[in-house]
Amino acid sequence: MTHKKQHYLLNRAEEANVLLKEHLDQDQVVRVISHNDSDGISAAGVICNAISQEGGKFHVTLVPRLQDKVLDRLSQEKYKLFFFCDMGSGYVERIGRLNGQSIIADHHQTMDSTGDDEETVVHVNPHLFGLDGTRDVSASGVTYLTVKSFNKVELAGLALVGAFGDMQYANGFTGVNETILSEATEAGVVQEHEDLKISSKTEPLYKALAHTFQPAIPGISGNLEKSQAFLEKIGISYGIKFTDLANEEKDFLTEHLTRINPKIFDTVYSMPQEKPALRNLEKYAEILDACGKNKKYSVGLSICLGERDSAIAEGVEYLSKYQESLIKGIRWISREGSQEMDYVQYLYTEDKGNKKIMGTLASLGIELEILNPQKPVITLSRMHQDVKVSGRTTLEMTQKGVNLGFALEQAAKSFNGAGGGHNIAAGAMVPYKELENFKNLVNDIVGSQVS
Ligand SMILES: [Mn+2]
Repeated sequence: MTHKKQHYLLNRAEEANVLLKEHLDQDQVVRVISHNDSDGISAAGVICNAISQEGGKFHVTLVPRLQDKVLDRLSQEKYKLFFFCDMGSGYVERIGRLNGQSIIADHHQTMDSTGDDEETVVHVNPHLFGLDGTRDVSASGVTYLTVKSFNKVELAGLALVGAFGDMQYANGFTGVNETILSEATEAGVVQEHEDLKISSKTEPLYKALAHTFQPAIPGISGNLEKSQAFLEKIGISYGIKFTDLANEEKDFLTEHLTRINPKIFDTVYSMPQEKPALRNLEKYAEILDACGKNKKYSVGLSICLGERDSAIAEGVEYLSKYQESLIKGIRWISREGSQEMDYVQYLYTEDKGNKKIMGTLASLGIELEILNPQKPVITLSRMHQDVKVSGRTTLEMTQKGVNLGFALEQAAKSFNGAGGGHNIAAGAMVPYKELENFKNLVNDIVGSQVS
């Protein structure tokens, strides 16, 4: 059944490929618009690499959202083919009115129409065929399907980088991602092996462990002193590099870390042909994510497009800066704790550095057992007149009835704000002057969800 659905999706992607090929044959410049996050940058990388390998030309722009003003600008442009990645499904009709023809390679559920009535649009989205675009395929994967007929299996690795970026990997890949992975491994483009998932093997161990956040190691991640103390306690010199350890020491360390978090020893996916810094798919996604968070989208794109050495060095630098800011943030929540109410807990900041990472800090605070996992964490970042809100909780709490998307939407609406999202992670924006009322209302709503 699922296989059949994937087949329908692939047929639609094939239609897109035919349209793309027509324009490439006529030497038309393809206008690519993609999202500026890790998945969007990977998707842009997939399509732009494919186009240039086919001898074609592209003009690419990365945007945070497909707002009206972006579409207004595009409607002035004279390109014959527009290619939207990681966005567009919510604007099928407007895209249908652009001057040229369009391909939409998206995986979001928001849709204004299926696009079946639009003569100038080929709409490729798993949801149109009853497939799950939240877990089973990201935009880079959907985009990859549209160029598959060009025999582009070497781009399958990048297609999975986007899936990592969108957090679609959970103890394995499923659905379309799984199909892409097996093609990639069969072709030798991607290799799987079991390994210790620490952030670096060539940095002093105490740093490598403190900088490991995926997965998080409670009592060690984000804390250089505790990382050092842990290594001293098990009798491994903290300044040594992992690669310089004797084999017994490697096993010994692995054993101790696995006791804290079994996920630390797990499957690792790599591209043997890639530059060392990008070989590990998950790390590649983290580098692109760090470029995105630093608003250096073009650096991320350059990395994907193979304009390598300087861009990679820059991307790696952004990643280590990001890790530093997480360490600072973790130090802050360890010191200050959260403000607990009966059913939720709050973290409030006006600090510029913290504001950028509040959602991640909320998740890490729970994972690292610094914050109480029994109460959803709601972060509040002051932005002039408004407060930006992010909420995170655990799977267990959602099973008890917590739905943060609903709680934040309802509470924000009550005070002239807006919000929404998923049961486990959500966001909102509310006026600062209503903050205390908003906090009380969220607490009440979550209280009613769990009782
Ligand atoms: Mn995406």
